[in-house]
Amino acid sequence: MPSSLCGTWDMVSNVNLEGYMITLGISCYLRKIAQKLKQRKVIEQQGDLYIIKTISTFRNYVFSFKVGQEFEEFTQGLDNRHVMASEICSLVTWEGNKLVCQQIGEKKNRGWTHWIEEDKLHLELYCEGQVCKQVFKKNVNE
Ligand code: 1AG
Repeated sequence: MPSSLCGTWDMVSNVNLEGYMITLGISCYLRKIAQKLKQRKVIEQQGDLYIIKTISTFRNYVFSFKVGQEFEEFTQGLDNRHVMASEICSLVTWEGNKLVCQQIGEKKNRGWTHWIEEDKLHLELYCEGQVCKQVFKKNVNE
């Protein structure tokens, strides 16, 4: 069983969010706001249901899924696109210790990967060749 992603995690680094947002067509105005945010991830697990909350002072983005089960995602408040987790099914999966999501939709080669390394929560957000790399440290007070 991979180490748990659950908990409250505060951002410590955020590399190339700009490139990722440009590929998603986010306006210059929103990119400037988004760059300044210290994001927090709150990851909860209820049985086999995962709930991932990205929290900030500007907007929150919350969605949930079951690993190995097809779901449709609407990236409301981000780039407002509809994406599928898979073409057929089962593409939010564990690959070794990495929780991997492929977001099939208008944008090619889009998805994200979460994993734990040295007590930190890592996230790579990728889209059309751009990779945004974020690292979060556990907030033990929450
Ligand atoms: C995600 O996390 C993305 C979470 O799916 C947000 C990360 C970066 C922001 C991405 C695009 C920016 C779009 C518009 C800018 C406007 C508002 C920014 C608000 C940012 C905080 C919500 C993957 C995984 C599961 O953790 O969620």
